[in-house]
Amino acid sequence: MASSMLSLGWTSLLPREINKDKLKLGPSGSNPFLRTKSLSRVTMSVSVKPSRFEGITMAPPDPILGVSEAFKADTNELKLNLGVGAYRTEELQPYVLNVVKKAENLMLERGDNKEYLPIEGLAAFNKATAELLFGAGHPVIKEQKVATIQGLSGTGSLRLAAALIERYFPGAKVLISAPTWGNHKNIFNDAKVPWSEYRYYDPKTIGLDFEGMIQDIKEAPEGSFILLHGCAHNPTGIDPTPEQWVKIADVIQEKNHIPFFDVAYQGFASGSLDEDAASVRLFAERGMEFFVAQSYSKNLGLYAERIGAINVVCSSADAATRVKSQLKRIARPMYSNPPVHGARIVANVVGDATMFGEWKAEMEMMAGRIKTVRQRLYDSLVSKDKSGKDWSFILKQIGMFSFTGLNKAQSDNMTNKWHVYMTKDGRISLAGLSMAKCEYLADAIIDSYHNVS
Ligand code: PLA
Repeated sequence: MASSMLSLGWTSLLPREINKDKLKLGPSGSNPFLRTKSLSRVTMSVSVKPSRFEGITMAPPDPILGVSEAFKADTNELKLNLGVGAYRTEELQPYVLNVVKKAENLMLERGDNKEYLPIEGLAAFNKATAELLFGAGHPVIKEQKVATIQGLSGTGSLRLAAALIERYFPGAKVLISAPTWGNHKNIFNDAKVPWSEYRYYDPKTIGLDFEGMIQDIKEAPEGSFILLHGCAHNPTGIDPTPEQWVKIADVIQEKNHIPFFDVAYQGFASGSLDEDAASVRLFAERGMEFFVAQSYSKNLGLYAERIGAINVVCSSADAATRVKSQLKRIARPMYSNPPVHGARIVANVVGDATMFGEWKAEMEMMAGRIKTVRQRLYDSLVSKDKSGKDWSFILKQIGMFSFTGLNKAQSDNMTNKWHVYMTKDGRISLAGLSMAKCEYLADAIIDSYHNVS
């Protein structure tokens, strides 16, 4: 086999036909970008002109997903990936929920087809996702006031809403928390929607700057969009209290702003779908109009299926119908229609009482494991660090992340010296941590905190 390929020589790799085709590219039958050299057996083409992509510079690695690439390249066996928020088992392996496997088996048995979905996505999914968010039987659903369309997970759903804002609220600003999930800024930049920040995190207390937040929302131009994390704020892990949510709703209502919830962690923060939707439901009860982007990446572990939704709560069914028609119009030239697999999984799991129960149990298990490693990390820090530093902020944070307060140089030390991969804002994903690695991580944090400034 090898010798017969060799005997063909270069001609098998660079057949004359290809060269002829290339030469035909030029206006007079010869390609100005190619110079031909005649060798004894074959004609070779040599590219001499610089690329037309010369003006395209190298993009920086993504601050979150780029961390996973760097992690893969590290050969040290102690390495730990706490960058991206992706759930791992105690053995630090990715986890496919049993209920997801069950739903997929059912789908296979039924022989579901691969036809295009409608632009708005799978009807059973859209119904299920709105009901999970607001609660089945909620007046906004019964009165058909919610425009829901399936999106490409949380990110794609946020992007659709951003496009709607750009088209129908020209000049309106979106206020985002400082800090926020890094991709929010990219999404609004690419959609050409202006944004500014409201105060959120107070480094002095490693808690919420509630006064600052309220003041900035108050001072924003009337009718601004206020981006809120429904639960488990990313990256800080600091959520407003129920009383604070009421005040936030008050000031948003007073100023005629439009709330825009990003719900990427429903059920994954507290372990309860209802508890994690309390902030959204508070706004729905007040009869406000608002946006909610949803994601099933974390709570159902469907990261790669790209399944989520954008919901626009309107004050009438008629407005919801019109909004939905425009969301579809935005989606059609972007990606035409969404993928079916993840939508079917969600619809099947939610639509079957047994599977729904199994999902809730697995979600509780995942949220529980994160809480347990959070506690273990805190215990390790307290027992190892003799400086008297108060680490209790770690226990006050919620969700899959801990915002450690480490600065960029300290975070670099975590990676370069300790092989702990994390984002440069000091965020670590506790979902990627095992009980067995807590002590090692505590050593790394203590060294970086005390020995690097
Ligand atoms: N919104 C927030 C607040 C998020 O944290 C994330 C994911 C998304 C939306 C989008 O997720 P999706 O498109 O997969 O539904 N944030 C991750 C991953 C978990 C990422 O950056 O893409 C993170 O590590 O921050």
